[in-house]
Amino acid sequence: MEIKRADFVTSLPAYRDFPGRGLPQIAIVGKSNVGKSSLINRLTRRNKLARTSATPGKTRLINVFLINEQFHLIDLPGYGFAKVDKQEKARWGKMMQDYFEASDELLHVFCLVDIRHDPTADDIQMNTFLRQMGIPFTVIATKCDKISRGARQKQLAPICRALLVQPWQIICFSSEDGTGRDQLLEEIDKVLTPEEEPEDIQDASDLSDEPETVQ
Ligand SMILES: Nc1nc2c(ncn2[C@@H]2O[C@H](COP(=O)(O)OP(=O)(O)OP(=O)(O)O)[C@@H](O)[C@H]2O)c(=O)[nH]1
Ligand SMILES: [Mg+2]
Repeated sequence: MEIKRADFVTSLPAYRDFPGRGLPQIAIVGKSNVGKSSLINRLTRRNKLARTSATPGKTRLINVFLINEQFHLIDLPGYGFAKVDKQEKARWGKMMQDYFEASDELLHVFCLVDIRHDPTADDIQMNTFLRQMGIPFTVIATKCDKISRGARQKQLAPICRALLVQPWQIICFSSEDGTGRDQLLEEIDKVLTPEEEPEDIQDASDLSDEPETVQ
């Protein structure tokens, strides 16, 4: 897919209805500072679309972006930010839970982890949560410009072990040099294109729909 248009829609302190809601959604989750907002900017080629910061905990709101007037990208607030107190953590937890429970339009989640570090307990908890909820996800290893090409495969091993995925299922990404952008766009295409039903299943359902003939 090609991104022709990207618009900021709204920032929500708690998930609720917003103008234009109803289109498919893809959400982005990950530790604070992992590069969620930077990924949105690189993906859309709009440097200032999502606010980024070297200070972790920049995005404390649910930010909604409209892409190609076709789907919503949801930038969720990062977790694991050391400096927040218990109250703030509880608020974050409720915000996320409310989002995942209410977002009927959610098709897929991009789970971001820093390629240089082992996933944290929070990353594993998020992964378990998505599996339990039956929400499909793709793991994105961010900031891959920070390590050599040769070191990347090796770095993926602990991520695979912790998040129970295979190395080829992970997209290595860099907001700095654009590595993985095309692969991510392809993934979005796949997510947005519903798989065709295999023919034999189609036939069976056709049959069962047929009204009984009266002799
Ligand atoms: N070298 C490099 N730096 C990156 C990359 N992605 C993000 N950064 C830097 O990492 C910092 C955090 O990036 P953000 O995109 O703001 O991270 P975030 O996940 O949105 O953070 P929160 O909003 O706090 O949850 C910024 O200083 C970015 O410039 C990357 O791919 N490569
Ligand atoms: Mg952010």
